Amino acid sequence: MLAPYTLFWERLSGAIAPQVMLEELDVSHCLVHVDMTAGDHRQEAYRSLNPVMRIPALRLPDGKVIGESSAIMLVLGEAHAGSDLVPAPDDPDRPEFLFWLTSMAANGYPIFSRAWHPEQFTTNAEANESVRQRAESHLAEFFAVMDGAIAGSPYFLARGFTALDIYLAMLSEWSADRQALFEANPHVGELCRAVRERPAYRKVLEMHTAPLAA
Ligand SMILES: N[C@@H](CCC(=O)N[C@@H](CS)C(=O)NCC(=O)O)C(=O)O
Repeated sequence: MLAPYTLFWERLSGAIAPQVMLEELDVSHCLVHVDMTAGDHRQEAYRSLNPVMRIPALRLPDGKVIGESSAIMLVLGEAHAGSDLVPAPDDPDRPEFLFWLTSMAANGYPIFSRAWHPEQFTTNAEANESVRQRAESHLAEFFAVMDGAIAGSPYFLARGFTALDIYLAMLSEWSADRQALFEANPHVGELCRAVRERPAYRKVLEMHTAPLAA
């Protein structure tokens, strides 16, 4: 029987958080690798599924495909509400949860895009390094805000583990110097180390960091 969900992924991409979510929820799913180095995310086959041509995307049990990592986290959490990874609409933690999840996706994620791919943000090749350096200072600001916002210990919300923790841990994987990041932001460090101890996260990270087959 076909698995109900299919996740379109690439190594060390924003597919990490949705994939961890699927593992945490223990729901059956297939993985389809989209080779971004070969530009497959811009080819018609993928574009017809996700018109914004970005990874990740998730095919839902009804056959519809959605993109955007934060939307995927919300949809999965709500479809499997018993897990408590996403506070329900009537939960008092819901507004705060939405604020921080959206902020991580809309503010944090794109700063990493600028840090890792500065050439996509300027038409002047000589400006690449300065775009990258500005992104690094924005990252420092972003993680300082996250450090101050963490209300629980070790997790983001006082209630315990949620999708926010998965998302923030994913962002930290893209840091050029995780140790320095954690020294500067001890609450972020405590949270990310705790998430890395979770079997679901470990499993996914191992897959994303495994050497490419020759
Ligand atoms: N807002 C999107 C951003 C996704 C994104 O930018 N993904 C990167 C891979 S990590 C991508 O697909 N980039 C396309 C490109 O560089 O052409 C999300 O949260 O899913």
